Amino acid sequence: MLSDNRIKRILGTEYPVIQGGMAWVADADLAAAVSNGGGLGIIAAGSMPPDILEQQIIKVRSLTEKPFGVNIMLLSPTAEDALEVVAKNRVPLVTTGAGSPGKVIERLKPLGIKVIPVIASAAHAKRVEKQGADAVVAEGMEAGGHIGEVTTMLLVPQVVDSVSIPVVAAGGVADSRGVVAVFALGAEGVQVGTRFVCAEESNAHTKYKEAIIRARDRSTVVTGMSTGHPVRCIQNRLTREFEKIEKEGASVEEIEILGTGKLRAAVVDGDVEYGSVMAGQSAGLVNRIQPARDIILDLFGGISEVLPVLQKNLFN
Ligand code: TUI
Repeated sequence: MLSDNRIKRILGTEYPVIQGGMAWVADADLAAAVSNGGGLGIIAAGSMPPDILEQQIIKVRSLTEKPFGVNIMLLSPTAEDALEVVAKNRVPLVTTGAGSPGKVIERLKPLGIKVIPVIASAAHAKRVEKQGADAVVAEGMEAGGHIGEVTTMLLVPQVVDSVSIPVVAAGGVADSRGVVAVFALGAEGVQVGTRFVCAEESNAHTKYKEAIIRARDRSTVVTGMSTGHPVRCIQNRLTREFEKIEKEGASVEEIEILGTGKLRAAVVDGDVEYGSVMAGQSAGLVNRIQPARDIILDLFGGISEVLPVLQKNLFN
């Protein structure tokens, strides 16, 4: 039995794990499976129109009585609509990504809705703590999708030193060794994305899951550096084309046009050659499709096998 900590108390879960808010992947089915498995399932508002988001919230409530959350991607043109849907439906918890969540906190805190922003720097962590965030997810550049510049190994301890609210680590955590490592850095919880894409209950296309399972340590690349919105994906024909046009000095607009619709193409249509197969470097550690509950049990049940390794390597 895992001891109590601040993140478990905030989430109201059996295990201190949040599922990543992955656009097109994180729907009510995956969120319910993660929540029923003892973690905090998340519906990614991503680019969902408000009526679809509301349907997904109603659906998750029909599939689980456990707490769940919604991720609001602040770069999305639908972010303001998502905020209103979340407020109206009194979702228990919101995570935010890719921007400054001041307005989200201001709107949701008075309703008793918890807000946990995903941040990629210590300065941003301090800012959201002042704004009233309940906790932060410190996401290192090992993560998939839109990322910051600092590794999890160095971001987590510096965020822990910078704030008093509890810290959840994300980016590169896909097994119990990763959980122990980030708890050693001071984290009180983990956010896991890539491994949950390969959950049995995930509706991501089988080809997307297989691409993650095939991936090795160097299979992901970061594109879009020149746009100020770097994105980590599994290398394919699309990432090579991004690299080519960025080298040729393409404008931000041209680069963004190339990316339009490509995440949907990969997740929904299974176009893993010319779609955007967003995944973290932890794809190299993911090697099977299994129920969300089994992923959570492996993340935390496996800790008892990691501790003797620590004991042996550090103290013998
Ligand atoms: O948001 C994510 N990951 C994402 S969003 C996404 S959808 C997308 N598609 C195409 C292009 C761009 C995005 C795919 N993956 N993770 C959370 C995250 N937030 N990572 C980094 C940040 C972040 C970065 C800068 C948060 C705040 C920030 O600065 C805000 C400020 O005001 O300083």
